[in-house]
Parts: sequence; C-alpha cells; structure tokens
Amino acid sequence: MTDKDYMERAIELAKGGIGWTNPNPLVGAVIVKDGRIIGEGYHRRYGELHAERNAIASLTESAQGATMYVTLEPCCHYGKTPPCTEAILENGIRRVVIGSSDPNPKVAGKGAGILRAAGVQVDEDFMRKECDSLNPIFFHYITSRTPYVIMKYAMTADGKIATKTGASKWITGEAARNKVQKLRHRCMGIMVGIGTVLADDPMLNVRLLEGKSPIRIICDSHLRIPLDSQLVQTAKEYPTIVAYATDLNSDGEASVWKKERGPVQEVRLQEKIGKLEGLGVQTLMVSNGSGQVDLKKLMEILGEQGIDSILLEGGGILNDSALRAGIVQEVQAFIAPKIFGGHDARTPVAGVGAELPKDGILLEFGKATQIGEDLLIEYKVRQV
Ligand code: AOF
Ligand code: ZN
Repeated sequence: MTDKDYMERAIELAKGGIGWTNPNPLVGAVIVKDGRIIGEGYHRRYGELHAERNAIASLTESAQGATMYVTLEPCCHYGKTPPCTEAILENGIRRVVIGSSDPNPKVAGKGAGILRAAGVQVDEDFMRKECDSLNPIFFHYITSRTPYVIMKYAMTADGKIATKTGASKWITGEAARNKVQKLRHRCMGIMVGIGTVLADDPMLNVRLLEGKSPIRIICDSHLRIPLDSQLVQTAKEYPTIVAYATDLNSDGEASVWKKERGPVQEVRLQEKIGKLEGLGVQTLMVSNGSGQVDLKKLMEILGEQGIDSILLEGGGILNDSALRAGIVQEVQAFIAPKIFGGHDARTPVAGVGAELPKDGILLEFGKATQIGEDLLIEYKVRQV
C-alpha cells in the first residue's frame, strides 16, 4: 500500500458524508502504522465529530508514531468541536499527509502551521486535485457566503426538454433520473421558476430510501403560485421559500405592482402572502426595482440563511436570468439518445439569450459519464 492508496481510501470515506455535512465539507481520514490501517473515519453529519477525530476514535491501537492521511487540512479552531490539531498531537501522530488546504479564514494554513511547529512532518497538496473535487460547494460557500448553484437539465440529442406539445415525461432513463435524486440529496436547496410550478405542479423532493429533501425555492415575481399547488400544500413538511418582487411597502417608482395593478390587487397580494405564510411558506420580497426577483440579492439572503448549495432545475427563463446574473457555478446536462425535433419544442435555456456568438456564457468542460443509455456532461461556468 502506498500513500496514494491511503489517500484514495480517505477520499472514498469522505463521500459517505454526501448530503449530510452541509454547509460543512466532506472530509475523510485514515491512520496508518507499520503499513497497516489502524484507524479511519469521516465527517458524517453537520455538527458531529470531524473526520480526524472519528478516525482517532476508531483506533485499534496507539497512534504513537503513526501517519494520518486527511483529505482537508486539519482545523485549529474551537467550533462545534475542539481543534483537530490538538487530537493529532495528543495521540503522538508523527506525520500528516494533507490533500486540500482549508480556505476557511479560521484555519487557512494555520492548521498545517501548528502541526509543523510541534514537530510533525506535514506533507501538503498531496492528490490535491482529487481531494479538491470533493468540496466545490464548501470552497465556494466559505469564501463567498452565497450558495454554489448547479444548473441541471435533461434534453434530447437535438437539445429539446419537451416535445412540441409540451410533454416531458420522460426524457432520460431511470438511471439518470436516479442520479438526479442523488443530486437533490446533495444540495441544500432546489430552485425553479413559477412557470415550472404552473406547468408541472412538482414536489421537488427526494424519494430515495436514505435521502434528505432540499429546501424548495420558487422564483415567482408576481406571486402567482396557486395555494392548492403541491409545493404550498406540503410546505409544513418540506421547507419552502417563495421569492417575489412586488414591493408592497415602498411607494412611487419602486412599487411597480401598485402602479400596474392598483390598490385592490395590492390588498389581494397582502392577503395571499398571509395565506402562504399560514400554510408554512416563507415569502421573501427581493425586487430588482423593475418587478423581477433580484437573483444576486436572493443568493445573498439564502447564503445568510446557511444554504450552501442550490440545484437549479429550470425553466428556461429562470435558467437564462440565472446565467446572466452570474449566480451559476456548474452545469450538469443530461443528454438522452433521442431526437424530438419541432420548432416549438422547448430548450433548456430560453429568455433573452445572446446577441452574438461571442456573447455566449462560456463553460469549461469537466467530465462526461455514461449513465444507462444517457450521457451526463458536467461543466464549470467561467465567471467573467
Ligand atoms: C467539518 N468536518 O471533518 C473537518 C472540518 O463548525 P465546526 O466546529 O464543525 O467546524 C467546521 C470547520 O472545520 C469547517 O468549516 C472546516 O474549516 C473545518 N474542518 N469541518 O465539518 C471535518 N475537518
Ligand atoms: Zn477539525
């Protein structure tokens, strides 16, 4: 067994926390002595012991003189748990091999520094790329305090997300749809536009045996969401946020709603907010000043609420606005081996669109995976 084998094991262990550790990172740790693994662990759930301490708790013998392989730099701060650097030193671990550095300002290099100052041999950046790929969400959220947004869509090989009649069940096969369920479990939030709610009346939950449903976020500028929609009716069971953009409190220029629709409609709107809240929906007024939801501001508010990641599931208008607002970090495109054709069949991104090819949103290819009969292509969005 080599250093690489042990770090690969630590990476595998870290994945056990997917969906449960947010907004904290996925971390795995392996302790090795005389060529044998004598302890291993991972961060299981938000607020629980860190990977390093779980690995130490599992020790089958003394770790005196042992090596720890850990996918993320050990912490050195008192948070929900005491510093992992202390546990490492107390147990006499002599060498620590680290994958990713921790951009958390409370740690950021200080963890490795403390260990080194105490005489531990510290090897940093080992299999860094592989370790970094565990935590795009954490790295983004800890530095920006806004959610990491993944735009996901399923389309045919000719780029359609529905037939010309609007039928969309199903584009991709069961394996790909199962993968989407896992993606929903991984993200703390899921976001759609009101068009999708009116067309599909979706639940946006996770139907996996062992999964966690995301907080449901609906962008609904004019608060059109029906009170009898599944989302509203189940809001007490699954947290649901409706972001709207009709400013009730200010008058004059900002109050687009009032100007366009008059005082009677305004009273109705107030009543609707009351009813939605009564049914357990959290309503958020986030206006861009011209009657639309300000997506950048919405991301800041959701970030403050502790939401580190959002799966954006359309529709085309919201996808276009989100890309143009610069809030999307990643695109996951599922492509089914079929062709719908049809001038009126919808595509994943609609809205205003680009003027010229040079105005397109630029992506960077990540990876392509075959899932059942379908293909999943993952891209990072280039931030300009
Ligand atoms: C984790 N799990 O395995 C490691 C973490 O809120 P706390 O006290 O749990 O501290 C969270 C911070 O600790 C986190 O932002 C990261 O910087 C560091 N390392 N966190 O949740 C772990 N190793
Ligand atoms: Zn720690």
